[in-house]
Amino acid sequence: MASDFDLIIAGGHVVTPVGVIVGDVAVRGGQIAQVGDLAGSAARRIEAAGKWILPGGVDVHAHIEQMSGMGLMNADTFETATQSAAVGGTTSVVSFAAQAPGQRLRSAVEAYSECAARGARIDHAFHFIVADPSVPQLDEDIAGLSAAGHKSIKLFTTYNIGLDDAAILRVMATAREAGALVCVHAENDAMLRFAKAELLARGMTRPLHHALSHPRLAEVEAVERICRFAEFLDQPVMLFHISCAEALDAVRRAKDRGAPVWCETCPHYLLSTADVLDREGVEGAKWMCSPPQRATEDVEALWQGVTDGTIDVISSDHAPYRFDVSGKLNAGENPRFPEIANGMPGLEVRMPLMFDAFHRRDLGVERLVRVCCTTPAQLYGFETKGAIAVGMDADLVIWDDQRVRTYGENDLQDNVGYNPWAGHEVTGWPEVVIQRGAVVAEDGICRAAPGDGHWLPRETIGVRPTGDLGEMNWLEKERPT
Ligand code: DUC
Ligand code: ZN
Ligand code: ZN
Repeated sequence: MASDFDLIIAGGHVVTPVGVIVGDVAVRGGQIAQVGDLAGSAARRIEAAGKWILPGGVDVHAHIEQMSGMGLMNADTFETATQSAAVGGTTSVVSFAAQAPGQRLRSAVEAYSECAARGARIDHAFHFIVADPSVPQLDEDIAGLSAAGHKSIKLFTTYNIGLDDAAILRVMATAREAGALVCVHAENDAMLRFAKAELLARGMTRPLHHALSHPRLAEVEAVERICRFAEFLDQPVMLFHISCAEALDAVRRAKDRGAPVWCETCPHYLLSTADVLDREGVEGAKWMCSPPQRATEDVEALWQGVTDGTIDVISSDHAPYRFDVSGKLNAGENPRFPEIANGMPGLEVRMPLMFDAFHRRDLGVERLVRVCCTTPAQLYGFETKGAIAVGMDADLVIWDDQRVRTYGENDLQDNVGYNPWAGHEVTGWPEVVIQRGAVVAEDGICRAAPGDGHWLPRETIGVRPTGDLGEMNWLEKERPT
């Protein structure tokens, strides 16, 4: 006789959008069919008494199979990155489709889509990076990609792929027409260049000096400017990887003004300071990322932002480079900081680090789910992801909140070869990870095959301009009364 359900996860603490319930989750056809105290048979039953059932993690900022600004390929393929994500409790990931100089955006997205379709073990989507706004088909491709379901765009204010203000405004206006969210890496380019030149002139070339080469005011200035651009054009903007107190304040003030802005931070800004860059020799290179880790006061300010809701999303900013000639040591054994690729692995550790940290800080598992699963899914338009409710995809993670683990030197399943969190102890572990009803990881072993992940097209993003849709209202606002 056929069973009522494909799977029942029985008797766990289920974190739903309306609170935690002790009960069952039933899955049929890859979707959540019922939540509560269930009768009925199932082809498979997992007993979860005493365990926590959370939605699969939604990580909306990861660099996978992407060429860095320095011309270095990431250490991870879609196969390795998504294996790592799955065992760490993440079932949806958004990475980047990076435009090469002169390349049509459409062809960049096609190329990355092919790689992901072959390799991704979990569900995925792309932010397309506009790095060369001079291509003739810029507006056409933004509109076309957005209509086809690619509804988020990434811009930089700095590096060799940074756009000037005029180009940023133009892309934001086009994105508004297209209904796409614009995500920005916001640091002031001139201040970064100036700081770097001053440091190099003084012979300050160690990984620790990388932190000084990204002055906090460079982040503050660019974040404030981008918030004003969002306000000016009434275009939704996501400020990526906020790292310091004043930049967070700039977002808070913009939100208070009603500007359509949202922001993200990452575990490495919430759990570490620039001290990690000051290790023996060039060891600090393993922790080098941009913006850099800041000070203890910033860590506390960011946690306050998580607590008061200023921070909407916690993403990994997974940017994998090996500690060898293929990555961090590409310029030799003793590189100067500008020669070291920026980024840390994070896909696999984001959820366990945050599960542990939210518990230690008594912030509650519901808030954890909000910033690591539900809000990222909603903002970016993944309507069937990020929450345990009837009709949603059955992306579910069974957590053992008693299991204690101390990370080791090289125990991650990405292709990076080191774990920046070695020695860090976490309590709480994702024991069983389920995607669309199928087990994709169990006790640290990935069960999903390359290609099992689905591309996630988006109909609409979860945020709207606050003014009239389809009509920039800055002219109205400027009109004298
Ligand atoms: N910073 C980014 O913005 N992206 C990738 C890596 C990094 O450190
Ligand atoms: Zn960035
Ligand atoms: Zn990034």
